[in-house]
Amino acid sequence: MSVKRNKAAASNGEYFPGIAKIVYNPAAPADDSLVFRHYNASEVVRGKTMEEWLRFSVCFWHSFRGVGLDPFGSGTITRPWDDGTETLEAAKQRLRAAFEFFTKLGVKYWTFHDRDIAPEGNNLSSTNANLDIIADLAEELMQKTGVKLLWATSNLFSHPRFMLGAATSSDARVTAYAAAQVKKCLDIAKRLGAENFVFWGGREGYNSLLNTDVKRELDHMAAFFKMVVAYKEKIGFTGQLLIEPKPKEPTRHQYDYDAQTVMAFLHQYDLSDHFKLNIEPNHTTLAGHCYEHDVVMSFIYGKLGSIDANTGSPDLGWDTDQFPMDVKSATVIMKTVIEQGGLAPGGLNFDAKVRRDSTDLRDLFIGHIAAMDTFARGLLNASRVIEDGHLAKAVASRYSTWTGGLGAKIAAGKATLEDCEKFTLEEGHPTPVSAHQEHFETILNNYV
Ligand code: XUL
Ligand code: CO
Repeated sequence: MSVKRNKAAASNGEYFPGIAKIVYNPAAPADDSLVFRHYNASEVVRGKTMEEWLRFSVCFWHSFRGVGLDPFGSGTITRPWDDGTETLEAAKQRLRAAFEFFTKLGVKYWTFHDRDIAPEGNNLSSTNANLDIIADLAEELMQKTGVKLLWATSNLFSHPRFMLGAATSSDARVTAYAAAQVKKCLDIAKRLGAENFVFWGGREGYNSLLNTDVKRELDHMAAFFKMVVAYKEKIGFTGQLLIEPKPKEPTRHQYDYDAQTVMAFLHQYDLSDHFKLNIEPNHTTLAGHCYEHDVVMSFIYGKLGSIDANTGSPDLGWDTDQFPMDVKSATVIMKTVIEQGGLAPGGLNFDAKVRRDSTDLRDLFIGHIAAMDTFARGLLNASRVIEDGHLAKAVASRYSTWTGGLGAKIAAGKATLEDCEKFTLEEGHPTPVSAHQEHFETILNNYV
């Protein structure tokens, strides 16, 4: 059974009539979930406001196109502004509703895929014309509200034409179509002042190695990205290009498996100077890592560009895109963000959706508010962890043998195997030293 659609309408010019601008009120009762208790946009933490550190963004696809579909059932969610049609009029209503939402929530950024915001036409020209019409309205709403575009991206995975992939399709004509689509999306991104442009290779991977020429596909992916870099430079688009790793889903194996895999790919094909990474912790955990792993890995090589702030359910094996609610996880992420000096021009994009049984309009607000409060707490906690320095001191002391003598010589690349043999013969067997994991966990717990 499909979802019964309401006639699209705004009540008295408002799409969220019962909800006022969300305010900061730390004294609000615990069961008031339409208020910020921790996120205070103008509060200064370590020389920057919370708003500057956190750079929150709402994604258009989940929040304004999501209807609660899952592989076992159709949509459950209806929105008063959405008649569910693929018309320009419906697209405009969704966009107007979205900007009211951004404004009432108090976020300064949004993100979209080209195909979320405007319907496909009968051919590429009419699709592009639709996109231009919607970009006109987006530009107008952005100017009116001051909400900016954190990033845009091309959807190169939903349409059946991309069933074999886009940049890595076995059919060159599909790759050409994808490239033409990206060309247009880069034009729109430039026009709307996007601060970044994301590539998530949803179908860039394989389902069977038997029918796949992996080397050829990876070479094609690199060639595709080189065309992107050339066009970006030609039109003078100054946004940061980002690749978003994910190990699987929808493909069995996605080439952009995780942060280290993507960085190795970029290095192999001489693309490192042009791309950073957009890390999604739910993808990181799907790759079998801990929540913060890819954020840390990309940070240490100067490649942490932006974060899709969401979470999965550790007891499920798929991408649930839940709102991040875990303060300890947010603390470890924000510790790295502070160590990097911030995420700009990236931000914290809520690539998250309300559950399919969270069907009320207010649930959409509550999900975002709670996630913003979670990250505000993460920021405050991480700031105290860094300020006090206990953790950093304890880590440094684990590496004390590397700061002088033979350790320093090895680290500097100046030692030989013979030096190490001589040292070991003289010093004998090294006494084991504890890693004190429980001590470190206790220190972190003291801040959460
Ligand atoms: C899919 C995903 C995408 C990207 C943008 O898992 O995360 O929404 O963020 O294409
Ligand atoms: Co994402």
